[in-house]
Amino acid sequence: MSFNDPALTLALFCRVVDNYGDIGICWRLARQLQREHGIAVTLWVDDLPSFRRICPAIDPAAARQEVDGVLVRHWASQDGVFAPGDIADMVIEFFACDIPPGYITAMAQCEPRPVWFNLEGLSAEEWVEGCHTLPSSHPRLPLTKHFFFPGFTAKTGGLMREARLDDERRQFQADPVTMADFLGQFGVTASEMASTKVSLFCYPHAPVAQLFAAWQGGSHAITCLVPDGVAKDAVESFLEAPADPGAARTRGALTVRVLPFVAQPDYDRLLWACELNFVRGEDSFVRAQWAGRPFVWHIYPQDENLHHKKLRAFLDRYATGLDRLCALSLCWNGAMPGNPDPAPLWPAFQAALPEMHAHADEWQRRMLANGDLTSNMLIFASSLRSCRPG
Ligand code: TRH
Repeated sequence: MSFNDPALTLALFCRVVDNYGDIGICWRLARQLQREHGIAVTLWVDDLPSFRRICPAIDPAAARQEVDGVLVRHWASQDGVFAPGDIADMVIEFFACDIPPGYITAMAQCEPRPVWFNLEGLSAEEWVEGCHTLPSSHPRLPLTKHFFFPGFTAKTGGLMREARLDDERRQFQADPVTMADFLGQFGVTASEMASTKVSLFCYPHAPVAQLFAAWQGGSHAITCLVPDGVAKDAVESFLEAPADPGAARTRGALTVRVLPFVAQPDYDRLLWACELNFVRGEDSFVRAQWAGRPFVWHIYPQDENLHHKKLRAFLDRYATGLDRLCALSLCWNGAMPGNPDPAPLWPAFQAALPEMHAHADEWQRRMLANGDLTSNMLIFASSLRSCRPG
């Protein structure tokens, strides 16, 4: 059986550790496997309310439901009992999420055994190339799991990207009426449309209030579009009102407008419609790269500032020669010693936006050459299946 066979079945296990990135990545992967490769996908997820935030069609009380052609099952416990007939041809655990022991036992009883991947998190660090596709034998059972790493080079799995994404984005960005209609549904006015539009998605510790102060006192009109629940303290203090969706206020050159948390495809459109995007975690960070617009990344914080190393590894790959972007990114992430305030960095950053825009296009061309993560994973799965008996 090839891994592009429409009869192929695949189980994807997702544990929501925090926020929306875990389910965001798995949901995107599940849909792409089903839509573009015709695979019958079962997505096991332990947190349906979080899922619902990025996909309003999800019923948080349903043990099983079909959404967009994907069978979604609530992964409520580790105690499930499984027979070989329940096991998919290909099994993906996201981020070493410990799939149910009963499922693993049944995997070992299948003939042929399923292809089993651990899909890892994204990092620009060099060691990733050495670990990508490494096998790991099960300590007791006749099973091998392979590590699959997303990444920024041809020696990694690449980045997740849907086949039609680039065409859809280009069409959207070439059509000012569609863009205005899209943002108009959130209350964005004609004058806000004409200003520099910035989307803001970050963790609560980002120095948002300082950046607001710089934007407010600047000479260029800026509209900052903030999804519901993001940077709540700074937004409420700017608005002097609750940060409910629809709330907006203009002070000086800055308008802050609160948007509802939108479904995943609309979040892409938001990124496409803005001249600058502040993104975070993993999935919005990748989507900002596919948006072809300048972005600033707020990296997910880790103990002992491990994330600063990861941030620098990315900037080394992405931002060589873009000093303004490096400076603001380090500052935004608290990685710049002695300079916690991003405000003084803003004017030079803003002046460099056209250069960063051109660079975003060039980067995208380079990333396209690595193929897309989903197809790369299926090609690797086929190679494993073809070199084993049965
Ligand atoms: O939400 P995040 O911070 O998620 C994660 C998790 O915390 C995870 O545990 C950690 O491993 C990872 O970061 C690094 O950020 P991320 O990855 O950008 O995911 C956000 C998802 O939410 C993404 O799929 C886009 C989606 N989204 C919407 O669908 N609508 C919205 O309005 C917004 C703002 C985001």
